[in-house]
Amino acid sequence: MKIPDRTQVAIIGAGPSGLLLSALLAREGIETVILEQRSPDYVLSRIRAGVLEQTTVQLLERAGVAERLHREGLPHDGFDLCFGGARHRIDLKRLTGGKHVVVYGQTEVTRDLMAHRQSLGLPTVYEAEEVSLHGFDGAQPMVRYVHQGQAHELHCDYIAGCDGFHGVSRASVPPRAITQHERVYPFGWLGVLSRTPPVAHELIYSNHERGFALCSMRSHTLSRYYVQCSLQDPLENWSDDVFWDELRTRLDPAAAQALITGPSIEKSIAPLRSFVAEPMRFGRLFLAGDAAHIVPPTGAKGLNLAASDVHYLSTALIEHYVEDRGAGLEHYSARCLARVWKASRFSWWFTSLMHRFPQTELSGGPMGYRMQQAELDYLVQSEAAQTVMAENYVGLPF
Ligand code: RFL
Ligand code: PHB
Repeated sequence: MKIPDRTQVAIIGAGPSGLLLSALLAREGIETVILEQRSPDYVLSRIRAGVLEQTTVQLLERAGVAERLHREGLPHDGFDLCFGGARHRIDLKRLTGGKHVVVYGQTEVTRDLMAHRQSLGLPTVYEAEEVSLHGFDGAQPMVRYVHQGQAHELHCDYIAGCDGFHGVSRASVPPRAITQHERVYPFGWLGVLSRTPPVAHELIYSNHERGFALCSMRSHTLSRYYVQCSLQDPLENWSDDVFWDELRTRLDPAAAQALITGPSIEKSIAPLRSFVAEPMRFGRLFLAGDAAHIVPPTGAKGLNLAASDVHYLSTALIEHYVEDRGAGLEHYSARCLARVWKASRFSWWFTSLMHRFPQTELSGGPMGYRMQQAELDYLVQSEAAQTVMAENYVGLPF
């Protein structure tokens, strides 16, 4: 396909943010070109999020890519909190007046969006190298990149920086124009994907003396499990057997007994971080998704926050191009950040409640652990506390 040298919106990154933005803009006839540094196979090989809020599902519907999601996604009306050797259900549906979440992997969302873009014949440059952003503080931004050894220039009206935490977009902003808030947690998550039936119908979040554990899934035959781990511990130390034993130990007796184990298909360690960059707009450059913020995965908010940014950005660009109104672009950063900070707070709170922290931290050591048990005990007895949790878990409104 011939790649144009001019477009309306140049999108950096073909993760869920970039692909969803392009799909929503395409419906209104707004032109985009996506530049992605990796290959399609590499993008699809990353195992990440698994829980979609209802508003994210609605956005995928609006983009015209929710058919398989409705067929294969698993609606979940609740999840279990496990502590002190017992499980307690948080009834999301009852507590939120009928809302639920849908378990459907980020990989599948990305696959659907990629297929959709391909079916529309829209231009995506995979394996774009040396991507650099120019002139976004003026009226004529431009993106340079190298593809198959050849240098290219892409002229555009706007640049959408959807290139994740390590991308080039945020890094292109002069340091004096941006404020970055960061908290790095003193542990990671070891994740395992296995072709085994999930241990339960719903997710189990477990607080255990030895650390956090999470039982999740991708389908009735594919399980996704995590245990809190040390970042100093190399992946080689985690044989499948060691992982399964550790997970079993951190569950209640019934779940431990029901757990079906098998060979891991994927195994990786992810660090946990809270990060917010402010503002999210710099002239004609707009940051969206992980390019602007990272949350620890405990609340399953990362992908959903990326979707809400894309909602605000697509709405603002459509207003600008189709209705000739610019207010949405002016308010983009403030609207996103109001929601981002609330989701960051929830993810930080849920992470603090469920993980074992070292003695040196305020929430660490034996006293921190006892405080967590007291809060969990309160939570499962208080309808009000559960409602707060459920409201945040299913996702705050846009
Ligand atoms: P992505 O998915 O990182 O996509 C960014 C894309 O930009 C490309 N890119 C570049 N392209 C061109 N030029 C450059 N210089 C570029 N630099 C990077 C990258 O190759 C990539 O394709 O960001 P996006 O689209 O904003 O989507 C955000 C979500 O991916 C993210 O929030 C979640 O996956 C976060 N997250 C999780 N969220 C959850 O809700 N639940 C989870 O269980 C969960 N697990 C995770 C996660 C994130 C992880 N990362 C980032 C380490 C597990 C991991 C390991
Ligand atoms: C996942 O299935 O990968 C998953 C689910 C819920 C979370 C985090 C990750 O909170």
